[in-house]
Amino acid sequence: MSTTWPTEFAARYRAAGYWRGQTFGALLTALGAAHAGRTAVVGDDARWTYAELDDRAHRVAAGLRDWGIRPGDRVVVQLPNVAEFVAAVFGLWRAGALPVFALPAHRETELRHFVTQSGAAAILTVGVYERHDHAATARAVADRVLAVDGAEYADLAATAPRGLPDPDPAGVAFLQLSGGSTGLPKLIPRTHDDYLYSVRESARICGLRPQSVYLAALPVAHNYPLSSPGVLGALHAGAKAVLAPRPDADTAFRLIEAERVTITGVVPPLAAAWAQAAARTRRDLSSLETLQVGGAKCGRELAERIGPALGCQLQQVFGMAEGLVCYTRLDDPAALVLGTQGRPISPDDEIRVTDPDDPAVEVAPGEVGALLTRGPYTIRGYWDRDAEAFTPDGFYRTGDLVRRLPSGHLEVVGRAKEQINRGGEKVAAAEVENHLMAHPDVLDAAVVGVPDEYLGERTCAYVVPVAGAAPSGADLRRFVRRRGVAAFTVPDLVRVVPEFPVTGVGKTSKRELRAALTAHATKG
Ligand code: OOB
Repeated sequence: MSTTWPTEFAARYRAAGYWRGQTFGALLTALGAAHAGRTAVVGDDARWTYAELDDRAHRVAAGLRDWGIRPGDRVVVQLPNVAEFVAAVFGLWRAGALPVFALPAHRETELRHFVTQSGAAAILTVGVYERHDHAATARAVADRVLAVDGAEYADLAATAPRGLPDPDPAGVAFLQLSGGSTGLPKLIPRTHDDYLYSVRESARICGLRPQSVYLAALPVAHNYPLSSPGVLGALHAGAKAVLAPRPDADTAFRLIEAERVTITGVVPPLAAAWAQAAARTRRDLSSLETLQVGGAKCGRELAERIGPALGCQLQQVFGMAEGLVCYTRLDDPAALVLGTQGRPISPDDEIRVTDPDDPAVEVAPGEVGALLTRGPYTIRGYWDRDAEAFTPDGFYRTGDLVRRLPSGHLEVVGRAKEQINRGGEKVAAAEVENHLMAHPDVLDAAVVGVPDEYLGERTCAYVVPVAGAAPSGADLRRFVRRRGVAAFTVPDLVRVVPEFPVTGVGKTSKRELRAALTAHATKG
């Protein structure tokens, strides 16, 4: 289904020791033996040792097979931050199935897209969580649904473990979701070999050791808390992974104190909220060594506040589910930690910074250009194909505008692609526009990002009504919400205008719309 690395690249990545021929199931077996009695995962009401996690994942794998899941089957996993996420995902891996990582915020429209695009055999989810009945939504979309808090799953997880054939480590292990630049998220095929390399190196770069404690504050299915270094990096190091049910400062600080958390990762708006809350908390945060900030640009001013406010070190993370992840290193000078988004994991991450108007031309060192990348853990194609995102020689067009420093560190200065980064949640302008256009009173819609103090950006939808109609912003927001989409897909602001500014060739000029917004904002 998906494009893979050319043979000569695969051979090179193996020879360099990046791809080691180990599956995630085999990794857990090794960890279960090496760290048997140590705590692996702490969730809401679970606290499992490595041996327990290993045993549970074996049982879940056998149970899933008996339930009818075959090797190669895709299974959409929509779980909040509960311990069962870890057992279920390792269980799926051992059963040879491919998890498709949905986020808890996704609703019917997104789930249906994932099921259809991946040809999923089932959905693994929860019942009611945070006031939403996930199992009911899943049943509207797929015939086979398992809720991890239900009786059927409890039986399945009690199945006697048995040996199952290990899947191909070079094969696709799971499908991750793209930030969604051109519509609904695209599916990203990651292999055991490539992902394990990024996890292993991330754990090393972030200084993880068996005594480390990683807190997953963000939704754990996302690439960042999953693998950068995330829960998988923590397990790889024999450390403890703690899953926070919510990312707010109260919840996180309680867990940092109780579990002696040493490292966690957040998006910039959360970092700002935590920094503020830290000033008046009575919680003991002294165990915290590193706060990672990533997913969206962390401005200089915020970067400077983090260390002093939380009494820890800042690490910037610039990554993408398609592969490439950059980190500021723990021993980098302050100027780089505060002013850049880090440098790539691998010496074999190839970086091209090109003229935004002419991708064939690389800009001079230090100039801003569009970032293209190719390497041992960056995909060569989407599962659901989209050749446009890749150059003929296999570079992924990230859509990000960056400046590269002589040290190799990248400074992210903006985005070339039409995506609004709502506090790390990527909202595709095209997707919101499509929903609005479905309204009978809407002639045209254009969605742009508007600067927001808390989220970094919020969505603003400009709407041109059909002649004679006068829909209100509240009507349109309600309309989009009722289409069963993630809350972040509902536009934050709606402006009804008689017409759009257009570019030379007659395309809606989002640049002018943004300018109009800025002018509006400064006028107050
Ligand atoms: C992470 O992954 P995605 O796939 O949700 O989003 C990727 C996009 C990047 O192309 C970039 O536009 C933006 O998110 N981004 C940043 C950033 N980190 C991500 N923009 C500016 N500064 C940063 N530090 O968001 C992701 C995946 C793995 C690790 C960390 C983040």
